[in-house]
Amino acid sequence: MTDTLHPDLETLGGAGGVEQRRVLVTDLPGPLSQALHARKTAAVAAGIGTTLPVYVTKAGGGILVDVDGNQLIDFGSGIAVVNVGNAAPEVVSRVQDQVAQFTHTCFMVTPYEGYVEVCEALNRLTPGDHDKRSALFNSGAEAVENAVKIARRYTGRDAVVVFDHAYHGRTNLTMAMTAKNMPYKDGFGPFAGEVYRAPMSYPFHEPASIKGTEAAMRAISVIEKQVGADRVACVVIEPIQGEGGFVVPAEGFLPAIAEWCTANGVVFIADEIQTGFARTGDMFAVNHEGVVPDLMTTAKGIAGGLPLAAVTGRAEIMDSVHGGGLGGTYGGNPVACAAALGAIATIEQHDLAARARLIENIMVARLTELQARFPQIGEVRGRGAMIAVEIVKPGTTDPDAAETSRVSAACHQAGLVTLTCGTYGNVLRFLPPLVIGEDLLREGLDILEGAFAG
Ligand code: PLZ
Repeated sequence: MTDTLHPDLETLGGAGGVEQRRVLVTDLPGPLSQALHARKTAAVAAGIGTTLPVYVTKAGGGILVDVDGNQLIDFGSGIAVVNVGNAAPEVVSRVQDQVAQFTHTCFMVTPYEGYVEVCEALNRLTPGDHDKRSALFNSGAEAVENAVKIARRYTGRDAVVVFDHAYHGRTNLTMAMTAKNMPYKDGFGPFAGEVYRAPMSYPFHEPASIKGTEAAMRAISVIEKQVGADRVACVVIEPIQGEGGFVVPAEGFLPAIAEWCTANGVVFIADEIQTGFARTGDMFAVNHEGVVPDLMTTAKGIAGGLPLAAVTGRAEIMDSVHGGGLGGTYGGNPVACAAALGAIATIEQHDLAARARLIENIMVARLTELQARFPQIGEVRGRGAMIAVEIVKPGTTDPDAAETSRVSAACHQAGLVTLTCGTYGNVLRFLPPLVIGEDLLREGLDILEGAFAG
């Protein structure tokens, strides 16, 4: 069969010796995880949350192994990070080679080839055949901060436009850019100024008659009336919103916003931190509608689990910053760069974007069947291996966060790692590693069905 996922992970580089099988030897969390969790509570700041307190010792392919010997199916990928799988062989070998050579010099002091190579790869992989430059950082939030700095420097303008339900990070500027108060912002203000929020296109929560271009006009009108086009440095948008609820804007929304930006000298920044690196069935989510951003922020999937982030974009915008104006001690650390080169090679060599599309086919077909049986499933949406169900009070579009938590907890009990998201906490999201075998994918969906049946 050519239209199903190949179950043999060895053809995808292997799973680091982790047997691709769900195994439950204790209730979850098991006794050893519970003991570690007691230590966590005593040692780690309470503000650092835990979705599922099973403590991991090994992971690969679609499986996480815990301290008690349980093996869980991974539908989270560490929040869309290990697209190539955990400890992917090509990442491991390049990291091992690099870490034995040197671990840090600071690229701003004495540079090294790996950083340059990652920037060359980003300039090649991101959409548009114009001249591009990249700069590397440590986290997604840091990349977003730097993209805004660059856009402000280039335009000489201050205002930053973001959208309802947006998530861009937890630093001071990116908290201001993130929409949801709890848990991200509550009590952490005052926030950075000159950040303005425009209405998003969220098809499930608006009349079907509102087209993408109309939703864009609605947003543009808010920007023009409340901010003023010539004051706007940049518009920052996730092509598919992540933490905000896997919100896929109506067709035409993104291109119309991008066109308006071009017409008004506004830098259009796509935040592809969650959607990037084959996750949505294409290298980047903007490709789906042929949108070419001026700048793009990436992180997560870029380096197979090592901390790395980037801003990539038009050379004239990127190079408008004075020498020494960008940087940071660790940005583009050599070990993280080696990991990125391994992850990118894996994605390209094994065409993981195609696998993301196969995952979409299997998931959407099955979830649509479940939707017909379980009236609390209001919508099935997403793209590639970034798929979600929005949970509602049956017969309405009213969010049901309690039911979402119940279903997610039932999945966890059965050894399936699922995540929730959404402004109203009522979206169950699925982000399996792109190398997951078809058997594990289907088993995960069986568990989900059992959880809905309650
Ligand atoms: N932009 C689109 O998805 C990170 C956040 C998890 P960092 N999303 C996961 C949490 O609760 O902290 C994210 C994102 C988008 C920016 C970021 C920020 O990336 O690497 O977490 O800083």
